[in-house]
Amino acid sequence: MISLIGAPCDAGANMAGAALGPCALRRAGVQQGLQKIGCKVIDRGDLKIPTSEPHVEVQGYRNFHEVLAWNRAVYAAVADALNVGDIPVLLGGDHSLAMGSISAVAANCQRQNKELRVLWLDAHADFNTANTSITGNMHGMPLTALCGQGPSELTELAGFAPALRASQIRLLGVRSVDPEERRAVRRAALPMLTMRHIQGRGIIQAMNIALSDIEPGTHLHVSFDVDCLDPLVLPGVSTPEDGGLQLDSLRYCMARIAQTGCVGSVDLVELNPAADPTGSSAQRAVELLTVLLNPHWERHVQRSFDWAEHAG
Ligand code: HAR
Ligand code: MN
Ligand code: MN
Ligand code: MN
Repeated sequence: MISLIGAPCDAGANMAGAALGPCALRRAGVQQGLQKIGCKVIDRGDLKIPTSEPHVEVQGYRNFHEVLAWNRAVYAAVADALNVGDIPVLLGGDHSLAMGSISAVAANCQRQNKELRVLWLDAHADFNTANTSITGNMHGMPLTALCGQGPSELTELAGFAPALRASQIRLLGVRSVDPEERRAVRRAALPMLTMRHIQGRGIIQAMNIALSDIEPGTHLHVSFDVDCLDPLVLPGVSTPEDGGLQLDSLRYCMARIAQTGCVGSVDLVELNPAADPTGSSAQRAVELLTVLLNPHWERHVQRSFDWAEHAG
């Protein structure tokens, strides 16, 4: 069973709008789209947080209290879904929410003695701390917190820290990294397939590398930041970066990931419906999610292979 969990939060973002994501994804038919391909889906509605002191910056972390409150709520909801054996699909909301979702996944994997891998599809590396960030926006910081850097309220959501080692992460589609963030990425040896890598090797090779050493039985968490797509394909984001993935390439990635049979949890984040009044961004995001979660993936992979081979 797939559990849809809405988290209308944009406290971690550079502008308002991502909080409209869950509503726009439902309007684009996320539940029906997944049901149409044969998934059982329960929509658990939107999370709420207790009203906290808004807009306070704590040691360089903007809106710290709201972001923390959202992540605690996300942690609890994702943990509940995993406990009953569901595949949680977090409908964001900005990408700071991945601290809560992946912390819950990490705690669950630890209890069940399962390997955990995180595929992070993103234009950005999201590997800032308050010290390296230019903006203080926490959607640029979730991976550092998950790797144990930052305030203990964030790093210890799982009950232990770090929730993740850098070697468990595969970033894909990156093309915007801040100068100090780049140093941190290198120091941590964070595995990253940038757009430059993908353009150089081709998408097939890039996915071979990204998925090369996944053992059967691994829990694969897919953190899908929709700004990994080119803004011409998906304009509805808060931080668009040129030179992103084309629709066919990402469809192929999603199908290859689905083919592992290991997808155990998903974040769909950073959709900003206010930046795309046509609604097509939400529809594209939903369509890609249905490729990722398609239980009949063989057909899709074959079709995508045909495409990739023709594209050379
Ligand atoms: N690196 C920039 C910053 O820290 C932009 C981060 C943007 N992050 C997201 N999620 N939109 O990937 O502000
Ligand atoms: Mn991101
Ligand atoms: Mn991003
Ligand atoms: Mn972004």
